[in-house]
Amino acid sequence: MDRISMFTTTAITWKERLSNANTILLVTHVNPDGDAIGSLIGLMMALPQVTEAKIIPVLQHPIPTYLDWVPGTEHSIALSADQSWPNPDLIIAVDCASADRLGGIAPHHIHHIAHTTIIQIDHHATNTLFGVQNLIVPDSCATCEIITEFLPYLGVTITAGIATPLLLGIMTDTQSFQIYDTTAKTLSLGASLFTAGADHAKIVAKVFRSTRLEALTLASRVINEMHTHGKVVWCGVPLSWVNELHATDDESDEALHMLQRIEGPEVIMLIKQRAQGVKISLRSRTANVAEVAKKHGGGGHIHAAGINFTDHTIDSAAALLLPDLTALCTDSSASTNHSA
Ligand SMILES: [Mn+2]
Repeated sequence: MDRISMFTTTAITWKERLSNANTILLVTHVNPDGDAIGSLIGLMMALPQVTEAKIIPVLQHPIPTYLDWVPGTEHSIALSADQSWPNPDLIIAVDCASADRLGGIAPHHIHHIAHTTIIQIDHHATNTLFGVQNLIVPDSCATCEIITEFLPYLGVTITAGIATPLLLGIMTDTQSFQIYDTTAKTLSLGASLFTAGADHAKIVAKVFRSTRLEALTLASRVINEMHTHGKVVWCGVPLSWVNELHATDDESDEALHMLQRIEGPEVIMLIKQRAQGVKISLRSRTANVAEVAKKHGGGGHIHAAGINFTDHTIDSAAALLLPDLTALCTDSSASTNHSA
């Protein structure tokens, strides 16, 4: 089905579901990033134009500091075990590849999800299609890009309040229109958000031109302990470093962004130690890292994917993944060495 018919057909059933709903829960993935929060807040701002339903935006708290300024996030809640389930008749999931990655909902409430109608919008190629209706566009660079294109089909006029979070999501997922899935469409949709009054200056100031010294100090320590394994470069982030340097978990992504700029390596891996297990981030300009992520229970996009392991250390996760990652590289003759 071409894009126009897909959006047209989806909009018809969405309109019906939205006008019949009394309470709508908006949800997204755990550890929400700019695209997750932008999609959720953008829809929260847009839906009152097409439904009278009560809208409840759910986000895992605390919201990362580089995103907590986004107008509208102050209305978001996390559904903890001591709160009662708000009994939504519709759940809209955004930017979330599978139901087990939904964030901000205590395990105590999770069983309700299976008994509620879910519709979703996402751009992850690994989406498990867990909704009754799934608007999945894997060649979109961001879920916010899909929403920007889709809203007019619902009859929504994009106001400045809707445009800012949507531009935020497009800019964070493309690292300011730099990532390889940025297309002419991405740029023209971005331009339409500018025209609608998106606060580009604020996004740039808060997300791209402001880093805490603690984050840079952590990044320099992480990069100093870089390992090269053939065309794979990887770094570990022990939790003790994050704590010692008073940095936050998401601030180690600063190191990932720096590593991606090195010329030569084909695959970049960052392994963050978590309270339980590790979180793996994989990046590549050329190789399909989603394949490896999927094989090990993770997911994501061709050039950017991730895996969570609850039972691995940094070293054991590296040992497990390096053979598969080096096999992805054009020159897979892996000579292991360590460089500082
Ligand atoms: Mn995304």
